[in-house]
Amino acid sequence: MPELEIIGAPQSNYVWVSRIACHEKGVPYKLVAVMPHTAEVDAIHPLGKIPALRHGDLTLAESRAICFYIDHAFDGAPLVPKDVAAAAKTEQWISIVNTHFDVLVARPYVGAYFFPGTSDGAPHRAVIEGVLPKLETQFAMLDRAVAKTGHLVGNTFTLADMNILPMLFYLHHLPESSAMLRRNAALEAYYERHLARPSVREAVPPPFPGRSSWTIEG
Ligand SMILES: N[C@@H](CCC(=O)N[C@@H](CS)C(=O)NCC(=O)O)C(=O)O
Repeated sequence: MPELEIIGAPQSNYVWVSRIACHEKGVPYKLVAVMPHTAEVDAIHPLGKIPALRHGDLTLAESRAICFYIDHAFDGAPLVPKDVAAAAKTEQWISIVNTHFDVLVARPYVGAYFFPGTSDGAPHRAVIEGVLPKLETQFAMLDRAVAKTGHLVGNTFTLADMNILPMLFYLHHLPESSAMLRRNAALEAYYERHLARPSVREAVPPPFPGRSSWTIEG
């Protein structure tokens, strides 16, 4: 069988999700650590985004499609439950997290620290302050969601959990969001518990080039 390639820089949360999926299924893969909009990526993703996947003649873009393929093309415990209601709940949480939490809240906030676009390179305070109320609301939503079972769906570790852990990792290392995480005890316990999972730990990315750590103090 040809080697499966996950294409994209390891710091991307969605590259990390795809790697967790491989680890969970026991699928060997090669990481091709390239940035968005490079030739390898542009050849596969129509918008030049990472991750992309190559497996023999098959190429794929978008983490959800990549994880679908990893889940269905290989043996191993399912990433999405077989039970249809639990599968639908898994999709629900992936959708909420990707279309609301990541795009509207986590991504601008994390970007305001690591890619601020300010003249002196300092964190973009206006963006940060603008996002914090929404982050508060969405942390509370997630705290309620995991309070009962310690998972987003039922009692098992599903793709919904894999999908959000990298985002929580970045938020855990930034000042306001780490304090907020501490105030949401169920979410913090969820984060600490699942970050220790080998599939998650094995792909913790190195800090961005030029940085020695992920942590930014307040
Ligand atoms: N919906 C896509 C999102 C991928 C995405 O936003 N990737 C980021 C890195 S985490 C990227 O390539 N950014 C570059 C850009 O947007 O131009 C997925 O799930 O794979």
